[in-house]
Amino acid sequence: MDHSTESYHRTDLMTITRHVLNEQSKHPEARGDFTILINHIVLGCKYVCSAVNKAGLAKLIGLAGNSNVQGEEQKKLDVLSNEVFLKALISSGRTCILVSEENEEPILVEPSKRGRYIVVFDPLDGSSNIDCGVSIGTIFGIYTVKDQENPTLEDVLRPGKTMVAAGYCMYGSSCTLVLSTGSGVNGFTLDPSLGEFILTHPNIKIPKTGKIYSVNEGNASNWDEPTAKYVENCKFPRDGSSPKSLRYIGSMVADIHRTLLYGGIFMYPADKKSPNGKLRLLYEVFPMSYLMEQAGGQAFTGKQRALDLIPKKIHERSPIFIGSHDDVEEIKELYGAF
Ligand code: AHM
Ligand code: MG
Repeated sequence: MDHSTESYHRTDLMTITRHVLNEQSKHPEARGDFTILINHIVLGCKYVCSAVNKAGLAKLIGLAGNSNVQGEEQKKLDVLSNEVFLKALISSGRTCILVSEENEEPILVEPSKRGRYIVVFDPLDGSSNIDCGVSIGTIFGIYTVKDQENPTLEDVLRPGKTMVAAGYCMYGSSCTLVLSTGSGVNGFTLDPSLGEFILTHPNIKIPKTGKIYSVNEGNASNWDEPTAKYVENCKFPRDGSSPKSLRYIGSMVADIHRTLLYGGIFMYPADKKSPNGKLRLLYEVFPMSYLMEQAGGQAFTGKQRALDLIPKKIHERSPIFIGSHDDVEEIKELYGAF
């Protein structure tokens, strides 16, 4: 699609609902439940986008006075976003289990409001960037339950490859929602005047090789040898090629969004202090790995394909190396060699 202003004046706008309905029409058995679910997620994203934009004005910035299950400070926007998504997802009538970064236990939807989908999500990721107005985002992954009448913890402790959809919404200079329902990745930008997400980035494919690496280098003294070797090679390539550029925002959504569009690698490796890395498997690593593979990239934990991991706990963490095919291949070789 041509992103120019001229083409934007077309009248057959591909909204996210229309896109999901088109996808649905490929499955004659579909009853529209997924479209309804996505519409409720979209509502949550629009609400959070509006709250983020007004945060300074509304005096939402600041501590809410609570800690979340990881013992980290919760900010008001985190609390608000979590409430908004929980309410939207429950009222969709299409969910049965919800796992949020902000809730210690999985939430079992009451029987009268149950549907067949499980949603795992981080309502507002990148909270250290809230107060300075840097991009933050929402991350979500969707599974189907085995038995809608009897949802169990086993239904959420499943490998990421069994997700049926995943996405994120980035609250940045524009509000961008990136979604995969298992047949490629599409990006939608919120048109504030219409209140609709419009397809602006159809069929996103990550470049096979990238020129950017993205990591918190402050942790370098605690890295293992393969990670340290890889980053050394980004800066001082042994084959005489140009060094890679370093970009690190500290919001996974924004770092992954750039990686998807420009190529390169994003990593949050294991280190001596955090042997499992920092990022959470269910609602950070899995959805992003799903999107990355759908866009032609790879996601690796240092030991295996990220999407093959079977979680033991809902808030489990995992190291992650994710991005362009060739860049991840290089780090896989380094891990294989040690
Ligand atoms: P959060 O869920 O508390 O916001 O933490 C997750 C964020 C990611 O968005 C980001 O990739 C990472 O933490 C940055 O961590 P660090 O500050 O250690 O570099
Ligand atoms: Mg997070």
